[in-house]
Amino acid sequence: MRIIHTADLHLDSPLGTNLSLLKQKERKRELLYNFERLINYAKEYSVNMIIISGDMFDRARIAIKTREYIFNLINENPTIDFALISGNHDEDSFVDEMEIIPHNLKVFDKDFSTIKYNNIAITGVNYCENYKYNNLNLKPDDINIVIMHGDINDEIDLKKLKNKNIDYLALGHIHKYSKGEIDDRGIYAYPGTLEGRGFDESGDKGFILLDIDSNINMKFIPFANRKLHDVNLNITGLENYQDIRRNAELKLNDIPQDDMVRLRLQGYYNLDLIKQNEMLEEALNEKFYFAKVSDESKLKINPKDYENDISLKGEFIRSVLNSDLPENDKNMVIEYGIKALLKEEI
Ligand SMILES: [Mn+2]
Repeated sequence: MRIIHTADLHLDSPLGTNLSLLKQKERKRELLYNFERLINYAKEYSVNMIIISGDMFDRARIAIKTREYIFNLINENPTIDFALISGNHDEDSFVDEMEIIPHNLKVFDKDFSTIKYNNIAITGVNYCENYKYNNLNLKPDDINIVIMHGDINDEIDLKKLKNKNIDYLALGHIHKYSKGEIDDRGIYAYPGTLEGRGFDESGDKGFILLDIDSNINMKFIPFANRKLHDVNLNITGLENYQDIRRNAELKLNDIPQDDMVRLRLQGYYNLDLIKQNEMLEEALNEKFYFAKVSDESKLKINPKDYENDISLKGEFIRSVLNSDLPENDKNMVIEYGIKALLKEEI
């Protein structure tokens, strides 16, 4: 048996204010279309089941066109079974509002229940805050897959799942791929989201492919339509905007143009560096689907440089450095003051 394990698709989620309205809509459609791409992959690789470990939707209220699109995809692919539990975001509303549940959509309840495929037992439970671990009784001779939603450091207690004959615990909730051991027999895994939405979901995103014969082989498959990249650039020692831009382009050289990039400027820069972050952001937006520049760099001030500076700038810097301001605030006050003197926007 071959299974895809996915979770946290968060379909129809708002995509934040970073993107233009047009691109927000486009990304929403891309996120939805991922489910169709996933089914196409399943057909191509003879996958028997797609497990969705909760948070398939972002909220309990699902747009009718989204519901219908997903419902039809499931309904039109009867050779694939879909095992779906609800997560903390989507409650039960997708299934609750269906007049007929397609026979290949396997849904679960508030307590553990099992569906069997020969000696493979798929057990699932909808999200809750207090799982009834005592009601989870799995046969030692079966290959046992258990589907749950939650954080293993919070509502899911891995200790209570030890020695329960679990072979694979298909988890959802954490948006980054990770895996670990439950006991001598079983492992748990989070596939992460299928596609990153914000820069807090950067890096490879995809699903887990399980091949089951006498044992379980698992493999992470990167699948996102676009990848988000969170890249640091140290600007210490750089002298002007062109310098920053060259270094940025060098650093981002290998990133495909359809991807999304956040460039974080870091390090310490000299007072005479004029950064032109908006111009840099514009230039990067021409190269990539979306780019954003976050300036986290700090001004480097050497008080000795201004000991004998008789200009207004020198006078200003000396008076701030000698003031009672907290050390952290001094550089910020100097930076804004200097920018004001240079008639720059603050
Ligand atoms: Mn969740």
